[in-house]
Amino acid sequence: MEPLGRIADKLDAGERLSFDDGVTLFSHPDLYDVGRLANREREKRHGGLTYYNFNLRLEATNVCVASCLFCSFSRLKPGDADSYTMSLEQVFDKLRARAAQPLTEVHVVNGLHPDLPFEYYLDMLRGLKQVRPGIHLKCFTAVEIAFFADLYGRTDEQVLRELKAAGLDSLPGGGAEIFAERVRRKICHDKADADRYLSIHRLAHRLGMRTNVTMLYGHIETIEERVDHMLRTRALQDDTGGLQAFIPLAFHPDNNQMRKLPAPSATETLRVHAVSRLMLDNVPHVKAFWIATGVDVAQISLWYGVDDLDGTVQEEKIYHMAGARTPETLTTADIRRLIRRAGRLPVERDTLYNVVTGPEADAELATA
Ligand code: V47
Repeated sequence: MEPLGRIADKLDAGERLSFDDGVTLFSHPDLYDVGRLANREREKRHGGLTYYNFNLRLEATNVCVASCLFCSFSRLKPGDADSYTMSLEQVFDKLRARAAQPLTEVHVVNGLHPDLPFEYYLDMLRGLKQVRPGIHLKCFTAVEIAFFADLYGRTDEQVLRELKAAGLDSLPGGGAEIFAERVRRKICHDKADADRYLSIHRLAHRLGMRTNVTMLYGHIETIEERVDHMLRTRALQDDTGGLQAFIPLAFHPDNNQMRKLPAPSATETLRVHAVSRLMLDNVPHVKAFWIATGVDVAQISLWYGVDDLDGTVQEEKIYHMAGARTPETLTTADIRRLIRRAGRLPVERDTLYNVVTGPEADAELATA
């Protein structure tokens, strides 16, 4: 039987896909067939529903001691040209300035700053909650958590507990890159390794927090390393059930040390999202981060396994410094329109996927 037919039969029988199936899906010449299978799995879980949220991205400092070759955002030392570190008041002002917006989430990602005290981060969480008491704080990647533990002489668990007590609600998925040791040694050798990243997510789940996992693709990784990354994520989810979304992130080559590499193509992006949906049978959502994929490809991806588009974002720097030509924000009306025009049903969610505004709202708006 044709290999994709065998995979379709397995999916129909509710059987798990194997490592070899993952490689087959990446190698199969017909992208459309792979997409159709992924779409079936997407529709089994979510029908046409497509999620997004009303969020704000904050990057409080770009000072970073790590030397990830793909990064265009970090600056090594305080005082380097273009380096910045916001005061806490500046961080709070970013949120205060959005007082009129019905935001539900603030997503904070920072460089690994060698000189700030731990109180900076604790006070940041407390202060953000004071400015907006109901807001969900999705802050600090597992790589930042590991860095805090090493810098401030605490265990990973102590760091998570203290941050949680100060207001941390969940962890974003950044810092995962590609789990394979061969790749990490080359592109991000001096930050938390895959085992530590996964163990911090495991700990966060045990403490009652939800997290996401990302995968940076389109640089030096092999197909096998992508599948391995997905299977390690799936194994974590089998153990804890604490993951909400898997987010493939398209490599952007401008202004970093891997700038000679081409950016991944639209077809590669569609395939990676589709294979993610098929392999990660236990992760509820596959997210296309529209800032990274581009708005048009994000729209098409809604037929290739994707059911989530992140959100309004606003103030994104990491991708824009690496050459992204997407807008820095989309309004919720923009996002709903682009989902509708793709033939899908928009749902504004909060970070934990509770419905804020369902698909019926558009009809109400239209007749209001
Ligand atoms: O870990 C950095 C990536 C990540 C580049 O959890 C790059 O909801 C491409 O993790 N080209 C941070 N990627 C962003 C992130 C994220 C995004 C959206 C949603 C969520 C979530 C998390 O950005 C880093 C790294 O993998 N990155 N530089 C670059 N040049």
